[in-house]
Amino acid sequence: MNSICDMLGIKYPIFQGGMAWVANHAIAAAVSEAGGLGIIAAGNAPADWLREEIRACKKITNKPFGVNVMLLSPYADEVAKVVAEEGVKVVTTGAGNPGKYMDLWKEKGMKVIPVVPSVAIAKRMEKGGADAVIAEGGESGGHIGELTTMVLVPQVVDAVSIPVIAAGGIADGRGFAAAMMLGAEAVQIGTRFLVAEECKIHEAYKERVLKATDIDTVVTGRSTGHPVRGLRNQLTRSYLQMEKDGADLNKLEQLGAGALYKAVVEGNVINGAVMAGQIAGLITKRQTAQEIVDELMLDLKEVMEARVRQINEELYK
Ligand code: TUI
Repeated sequence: MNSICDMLGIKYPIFQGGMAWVANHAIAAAVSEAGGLGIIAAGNAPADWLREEIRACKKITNKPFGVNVMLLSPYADEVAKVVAEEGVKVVTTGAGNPGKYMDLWKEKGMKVIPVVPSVAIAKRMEKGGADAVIAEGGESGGHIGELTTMVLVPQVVDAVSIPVIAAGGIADGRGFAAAMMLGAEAVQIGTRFLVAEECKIHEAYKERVLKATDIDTVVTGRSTGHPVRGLRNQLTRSYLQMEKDGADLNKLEQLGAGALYKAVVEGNVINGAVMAGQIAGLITKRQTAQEIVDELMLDLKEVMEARVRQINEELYK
């Protein structure tokens, strides 16, 4: 059996990305019901909100689901406790080192799977007791590292003995197959789930994702040390201009603060942060989470088999 499916008790090696303000119990439960691993994103939300979301998720599904703890959150300490108290089986982390919560989570028998942007951080997480790591390339939406998925995944696979989940730039069977060929045991997909029927973000956000082309994302915040990828709009233009002009950190943070909420909840896709990955250009249809998961699994098999056939017939004839 696939090591990640085995470890987590899921049917298919597909994680839904823990997208702040986006990934609530509804989409997480739908992905888990479809056989993948749904993930509720704590983002910057208070711990009580998360507790309710976890309970709501358990009402819809008996299948395993995870929680993503965003380590830059002002509520990270309380959120870490709630995740342990509520008996969540899987926790993923982003935007930092989860070291100080490791004992609490491991005592409860939870599986801890940090997102890592480099080999050095992957090794540190393995040493610290992580059960697996998500190697996330800079093609991803949101807060990103420097390396692409193509170069990060095989180097992390070689550097650690725990399973590796690939993230960044994966939205169909071809990307899924490529990630598995790089040595990943599973994939994490964010952007494609933005347009899932069960993903209750503002319609304007979904429309921007559906209409995006290959070159529509930009990275802001490289100068602040918190690079974030999203769809180009008035916000990203102002932000990049201010960075170019050498604006101070406080001013930039003011511009960014609350920007994701503005886009996701209020549908302000002009002055809000429409975080999405570079693969948005490939995403053109709305589907249920079940349809997305089923199609990914079907296409993975087809792509793999067709390529092996082609290679055998053409290169080794
Ligand atoms: O976390 C993400 N993506 C995100 S978080 C987010 S919300 C946000 N809120 C406020 C400020 C910034 C973002 C939107 N998108 N992806 C996982 C990820 N983790 N990407 C990069 C990292 C990362 C970076 C440094 C993980 C570990 C790390 O260093 C660990 C260490 O040892 O310091």
